[in-house]
Amino acid sequence: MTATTEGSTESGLARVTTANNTSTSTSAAVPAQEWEDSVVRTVERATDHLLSLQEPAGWWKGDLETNVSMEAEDLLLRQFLGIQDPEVTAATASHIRSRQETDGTWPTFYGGPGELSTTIEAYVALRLAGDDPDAPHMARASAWVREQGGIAAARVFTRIWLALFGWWKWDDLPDLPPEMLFLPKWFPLNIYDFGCWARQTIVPLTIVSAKRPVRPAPFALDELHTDPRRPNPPRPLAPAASWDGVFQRLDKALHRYHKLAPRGLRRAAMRSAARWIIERQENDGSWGGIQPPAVYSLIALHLLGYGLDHPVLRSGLASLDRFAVWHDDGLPASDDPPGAPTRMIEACQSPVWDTCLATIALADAGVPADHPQLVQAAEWMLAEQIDRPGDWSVQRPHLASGGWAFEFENDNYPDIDDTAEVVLALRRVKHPDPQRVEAAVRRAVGWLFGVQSRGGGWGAFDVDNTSRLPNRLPFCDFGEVIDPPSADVTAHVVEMLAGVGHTHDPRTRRGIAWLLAEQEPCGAWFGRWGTNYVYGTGSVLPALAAAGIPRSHPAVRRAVRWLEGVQNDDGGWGEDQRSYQDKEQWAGRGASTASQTAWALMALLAAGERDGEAVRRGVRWLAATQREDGSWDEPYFTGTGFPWDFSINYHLYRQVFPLTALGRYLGGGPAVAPVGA
Ligand code: R19
Repeated sequence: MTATTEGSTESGLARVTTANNTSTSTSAAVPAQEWEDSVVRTVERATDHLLSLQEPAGWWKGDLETNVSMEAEDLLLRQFLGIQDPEVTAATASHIRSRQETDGTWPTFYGGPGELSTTIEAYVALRLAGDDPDAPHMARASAWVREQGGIAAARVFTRIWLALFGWWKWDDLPDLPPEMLFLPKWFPLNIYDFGCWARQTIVPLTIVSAKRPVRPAPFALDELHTDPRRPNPPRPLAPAASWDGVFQRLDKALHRYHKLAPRGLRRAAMRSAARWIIERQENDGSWGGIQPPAVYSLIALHLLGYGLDHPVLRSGLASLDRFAVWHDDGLPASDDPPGAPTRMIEACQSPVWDTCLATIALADAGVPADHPQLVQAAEWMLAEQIDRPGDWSVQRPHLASGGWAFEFENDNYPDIDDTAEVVLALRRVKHPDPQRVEAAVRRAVGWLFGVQSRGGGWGAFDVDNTSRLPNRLPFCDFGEVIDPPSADVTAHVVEMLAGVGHTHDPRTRRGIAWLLAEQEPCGAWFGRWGTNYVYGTGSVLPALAAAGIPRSHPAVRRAVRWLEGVQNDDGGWGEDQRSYQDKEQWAGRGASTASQTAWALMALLAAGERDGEAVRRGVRWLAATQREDGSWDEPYFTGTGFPWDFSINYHLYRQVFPLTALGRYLGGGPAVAPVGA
């Protein structure tokens, strides 16, 4: 990666230096000036580090780390398509081995428990790479898998991968027929009832499950079954009167339909599905910029006769290669030669998200609004705005475009969170052409008002994507498959609308009312796309402040009390992924991390707690844990793809959020004065 360091020594922290003179710190131990100076130095170092990470084109992108199912599925795909490459296989296997725990398992997040489906996929990938099933690390893994119920207990996606090689029976998988594409959009379980990521994954999988391909497996997998003589034990049937029972019987009917489906109808359905997929391939060859739709779309199209050299497949495969992050200095597992290269696969890429967050952080830190690197970032973001209809247009055919997506090139799927944060970022930069910025903001605001959900909140990608039915399908046993409004996204939209002068618009007021109603009894808000209540609360309090809700409002006070109550003894905040499973034990609890400490501080600063003891201790934790080069360490996963099932370590979070929090601390509160409040 090339990184620009231009301007990093002259970042010109205008506001920070003035803040020095207006010190209000009430330190008992450290004299006020000395304390303030040390925070200023922390901010300067962090600023220089962040500036040095920007790409010359203007964007930032941190690695997006998830779990080894990404690398395992990459090897399984290559095996299926017959496009293995020894160098790729070796480096990918090295990465997988380097993440194995001593008990033989693979977790889905740092410090997490072993996870069955992930462990099965990683084990099979290593066998494909040539690891001996009797080697100690493999034997430990297979013994653990058997203890946990074997392949039969794995999730549907894992068993689909195994069915592709005959290691599982297609008959023993839930069915989804391609004919579902013909369901009109008012009909239950039509594809637009699913969140966009699930819709994009399910459409190609309907082709795969109709074709039921089996490529000969290079070895047997008896060691992953509890009883190799009965590898596919029937699942117990739920009572007919329960939802599970109803959907199990629906699935049985679909299996019968699989055999009876009229040939012509089936052919037409597959053709429609293929057209649907190809129409949605992005300019960079990916599908939605995320891994799962891409791998299944490639398999589906290949099964329909598209050759590997067909332009659609060729660009699709090339896009997958761009999700690979190679490291020559990775930490190899004990069996690998030292310094062996490793290859990690990103589930998706976050350049737009990272760039708007970095811009906001630098502005909060006092980097002048006309700093060339900020202008460059704004320039890049402006060019990324999407000016054509996308999958969202199905629900809003007359709405004009104007959103931003998360990744480089997924123009079909702009998202509401990125759009709100990009506008917040653009407002902080003094761009040479303010009219161009104003026009971009106007289009974004129009789009965001247009995609508000019925209840007043905002989802991430779609409007009113709230049907409970998709989650009940036996097929959907992993991750969230719908996209209902969430507090974090709604808060970002409200903060932005207030910032651009729409505080009193009735649509903004409905968003605020929705947020206030969503507060948990404990005083926190649930975090859908970041972990967890600390993220939700860290998103909502700045939004309420921007919208002019007084600090004395009972909702704000309750949230402040909750944050103070979960602060760690070391002064930081942390929240484990387990809070998604066990709220009572884990909400707001976990080892302190840089990003979560920053979210708590952003909330407390917005609530007017700048001079309180909690803020002071949090700031001290950030200053004390900063590394020499101005960065922070963050092994813990603080991002959320799907609560509990899919956690994300955004490698830039440790940098942008502490900088925002510390910058706001020195600046005296949220840097943006609400307009028209
Ligand atoms: C804020 C901005 N966000 C609103 C954008 C967040 C992007 C999250 C990255 C999503 O990456 C994915 C998406 C889907 C999957 C799946 C998957 C699971 C179930 C089904 Br059904 C289909 C796909 C698996 O991994 C994913 C990663 C932060």
